[in-house]
Amino acid sequence: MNFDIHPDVASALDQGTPVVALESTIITHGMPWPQNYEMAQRVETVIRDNGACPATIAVLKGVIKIGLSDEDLRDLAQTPDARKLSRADLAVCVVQQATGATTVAATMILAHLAGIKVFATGGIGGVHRGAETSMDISADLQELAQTPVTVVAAGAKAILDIPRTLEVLETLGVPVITYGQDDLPAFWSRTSGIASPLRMDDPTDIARAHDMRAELGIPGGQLIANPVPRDAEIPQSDIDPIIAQALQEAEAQGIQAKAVTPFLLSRIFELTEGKSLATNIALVLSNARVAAQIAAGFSKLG
Ligand code: PSU
Ligand code: MN
Repeated sequence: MNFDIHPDVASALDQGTPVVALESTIITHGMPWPQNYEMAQRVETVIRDNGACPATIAVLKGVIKIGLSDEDLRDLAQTPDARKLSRADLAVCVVQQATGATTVAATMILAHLAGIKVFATGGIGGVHRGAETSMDISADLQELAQTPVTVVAAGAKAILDIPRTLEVLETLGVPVITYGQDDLPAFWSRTSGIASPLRMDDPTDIARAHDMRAELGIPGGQLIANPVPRDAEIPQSDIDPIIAQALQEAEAQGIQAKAVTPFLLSRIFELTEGKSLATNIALVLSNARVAAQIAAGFSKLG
C-alpha cells in the first residue's frame, strides 16, 4: 500500500509527542479558494503554536498522505474535482490512483492506521433533514461507532436534523461530549437549545475517557462538541431562515446524496455574504486548539 507519512508526523509519532489529524474535504468541498488554502495553513499553525504536529490527510494520485507539504496543500485546495472520500470510496480511489479529499469518516480510518488518536474539523456529517424518506445519514456516525479516534467539531450543523443525529449517535453508543458548557453547540451558534448528553471541561480527562473506552473493550471514538468562539458566533435566529432557504433550493434543484452538504454550505456562504465562512474558519481554529490540548493529554498519559 502506498502510505506516506510526512517526516515531521513520523518523528512526532515515534517520540510520542502530540499529533492532531485534519480532514481535507473541508478544503475541497467545504470552502472556496483561496480561503480554503488560508484556512488549511492557519489551522496547521494553530496546532503547532499549541505544541502539536498537524497531519492533514488526503489521497493524492493514489498515495495515502498522512501530513501534507505546503505545496500539496496548495495544489489540493485548487483541485475542485478531487473526489469526496468516505469509508466506501477510499480503497477504489487508491486502486485507481485518483486524488481525493477525506471526510470525517475516511480521515478517522487513516488517522487510526497511522496511530493518531485525535482529529480536529469544523462539523461532522449526520442525519439530514428529511432522512425519514431520503435515508441520507452520513457514514461519519457509523465511523464514530467503530474507529477509536476522538473528533473535535463545533457540533452538528443546523442544516442537519440535530435531534435525530443525537438519537442515532446514542443508538450507536457514541459519546457526545460538549466541551465547557451544558448546552450542545450548533456549529455557527454556541447553543442549540438541546442539552448535551455529556460534558467535560478538561482536555486531559477527554484523553483519559478515550483510553478508558479501549480498556473497557468498547470500540469506536468520541465526539467532542466545542462551541464556536463568542466573537465569531452567528445567532440561531439569524442563521435559521437562511438555512431554510438553502434547503428549499436544494430540494427544488433535486440535489442529492454526496452533493447535498457542499451545495448547502456554498449557498449559505452566498446568502450570508461570507459571514458564515468567517465563522466556519474561526470555529475550525478553535477546534484545532482544543484538539492540540487533548493530544498533549494523550502524550502526558503515555
Ligand atoms: N460539515 C461541515 N463542513 C464540511 C463537512 C461537513 O460543516 O466540510 C464535510 C465533512 O468532511 C464531513 C462530510 O465528514 O462533509 C460529510 O458528508 P456526508 O454528509 O456526505 O457524509
Ligand atoms: Mn449523505
